Amino acid sequence: MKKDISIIGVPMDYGQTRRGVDMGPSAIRYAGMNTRLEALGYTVHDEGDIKVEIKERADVDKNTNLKNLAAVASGNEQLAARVEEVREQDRFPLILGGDHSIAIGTLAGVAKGSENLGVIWYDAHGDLNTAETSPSGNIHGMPLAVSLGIGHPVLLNIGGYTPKIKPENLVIIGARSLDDGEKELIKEKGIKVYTMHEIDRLGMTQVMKETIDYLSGTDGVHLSLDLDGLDPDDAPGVGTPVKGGISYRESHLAMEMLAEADMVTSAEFVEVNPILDQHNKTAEVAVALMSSLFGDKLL
Ligand code: HAR
Ligand code: MN
Ligand code: MN
Ligand code: MN
Repeated sequence: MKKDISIIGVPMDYGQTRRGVDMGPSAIRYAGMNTRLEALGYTVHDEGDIKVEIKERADVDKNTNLKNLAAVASGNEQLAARVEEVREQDRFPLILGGDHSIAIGTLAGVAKGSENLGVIWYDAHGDLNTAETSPSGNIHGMPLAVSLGIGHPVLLNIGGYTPKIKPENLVIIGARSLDDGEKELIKEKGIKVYTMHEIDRLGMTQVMKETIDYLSGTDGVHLSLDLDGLDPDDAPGVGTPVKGGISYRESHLAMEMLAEADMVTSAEFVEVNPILDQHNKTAEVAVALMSSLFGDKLL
């Protein structure tokens, strides 16, 4: 792992309709992120937050079937440019959300110039919708499809190129709420998915062994961790909780195994909504998981 970490906060809440997720970056910082990472020997450069434009909140647009396309796109364009700078400085980009639509900008920045970036998508959802398959028009349900090159041209062109990643370099972990169109896309593209069924059946140790093995030929791995991948009992402060999720302990194990494999080259922690949370518990979980990801060995 690189010894210099650059933090970028993205107070984005236009990818969905529950207010408060824009305060996620503050909540995560407040939970003691910098101190935890510095205690592990890292130099932490907090670059502050992207300026997300305040725009009028629109309902689904009749022509595009998307909500707030302009606001999501402009925040992500800025993010892509900032992440690219961090990468050029040879630092580890650590992005704080914000709703999951920000993965479009993060991936645009981290995947630039990389033919085979690996991605771990830790999430209850697939985020593989398009405007056509989306039940909501919420762009936070679409960033993975967009990154694979499927979606509205304005979103595809963020960062100036498309696609950002290849389906064979992607692993989804924790899925338990997939829309019909997402299931079709998974089959069509042959995407590797560990649903909660496989996690229960194989155990997290095996799931992570296979994931690490599957991604071993990639040029670095981006971890996109949606806190709703965890069970809502452990991470209640999210906008779209889904019961029957990954436990706190399984998640720690997953992060520890990634640390051991030393393959993660960028990460984002998204969907923390402090307004829906209990005493900042979900932000604290995010920080605890970061600590494991960055090599805290407990002993
Ligand atoms: N699949 C649903 C949709 O597209 C719900 C997406 C939910 N949200 C997230 N993303 N938090 O992981 O609207
Ligand atoms: Mn998500
Ligand atoms: Mn999700
Ligand atoms: Mn969510």
